[in-house]
This record gives sequence, structure tokens and C-alpha cells, in this order.
Amino acid sequence: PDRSSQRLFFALWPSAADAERIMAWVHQAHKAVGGRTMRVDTLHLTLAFLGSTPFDRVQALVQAAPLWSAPVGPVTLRRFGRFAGPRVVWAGPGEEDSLSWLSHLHDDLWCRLQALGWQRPDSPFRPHVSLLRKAGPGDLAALHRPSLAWMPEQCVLVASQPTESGSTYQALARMPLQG
Ligand code: 2AM
Repeated sequence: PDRSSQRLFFALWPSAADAERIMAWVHQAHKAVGGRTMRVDTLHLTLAFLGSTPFDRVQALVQAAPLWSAPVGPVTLRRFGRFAGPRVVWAGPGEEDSLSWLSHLHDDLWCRLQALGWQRPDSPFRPHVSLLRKAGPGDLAALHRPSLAWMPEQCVLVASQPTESGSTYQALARMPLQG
């Protein structure tokens, strides 16, 4: 493996109990369209994808993130969605949730990252929890949507390592959250 850089992202991570509850969404979607299910311990909501990062910049983030903090609230899952290219099926908040604390947290985090020289992407923030990869076709609109609000336990800086059976994730640092 290349040890001179790491593939990084910041994400909200559910508690083990909330991750179990989110699996209800994974199972609903999988029954309808198949594909590869995310493992319960890998479910998360990405706030900032940073991609391949040279080691000195990784160190700067590992030192900075624990000094940051942000208010946090419940993440509601209300709908299924798809990303066509990677054939990802996800669960996310509804339109009515889009101006919530989640957008503020996303803005906040990107302001801090920009101050460290990171370039904020032009694409709009589309908060989602990926449930399936390599999913087949099929109608998601008619599926039962389990009512669910989960409280993120942590905001983590994660290094992702691609493997045959999906990515393995390693938490490098934690940003404190105020509930
Ligand atoms: P995804 O689940 O929709 O694939 C690690 O790859 C995390 O960063 C995943 O949650 C992934 O979202 C997210 N991510 C956001 N933008 C990405 C990009 N351009 N390439 C890869 N992953 C990205």
C-alpha cells in the first residue's frame, strides 16, 4: 500500500445501536433491488470527502479536528435515493430537513477545512447514508420507509482503504459534538 498518502473523509457515525436500526433500511432496499449491503459497522453520513491526502496534511487534520466542535441533532431518514454511476442506494433526510443543523454543520466544517487550504467542492451537499452498492434496477419509491431518527455519536476523520470486499475504515481523529 501507498503509505505516503491516505484517502480521507469526515463523517457522522451512528452508535452501534443506531446502526442496527439503520439496518432496517438496508434490508428493505436489499429485498427490492439486491446488491451488496453495507456492513452494520460501516454505516455513516459523509460531511466532507477529501480524497487522497499527503501525509503531512493528514497530520495537520489529526491535530486540528479534536480542537473543533459543533452542535449536533438527530438525522432523520425519510427517503431512498440512488447514485446511478456507482449503483449506490442510500437513505437520506427529506427536502424539508435541508435547512437543518446538518447544513450548518457541513458549512462549519468546510469553513474550517478551507482555512487549512482545502477546496470546497462546487457540488451541493446531498446528505445520505449509503445502504447498498452494485444495486440492481427496481422501484424504490413504493418501498416501506421505516421511521427513523438517529443521533450521531461522533464526527470522525476517517481513512478509507479499498479492499476486495468493500472499503475498510479507520478513525484517525474525533471532532467533539454538542448534543
Ligand atoms: P458514497 O457512500 O455515496 O459512495 C468514502 O468514500 C465516503 O465518502 C463515502 O461515504 C462516499 O459516499 C463519500 N464520498 C463523497 N464524495 C466522494 C467521491 N468523490 N469519491 C468517493 N467517495 C466520496
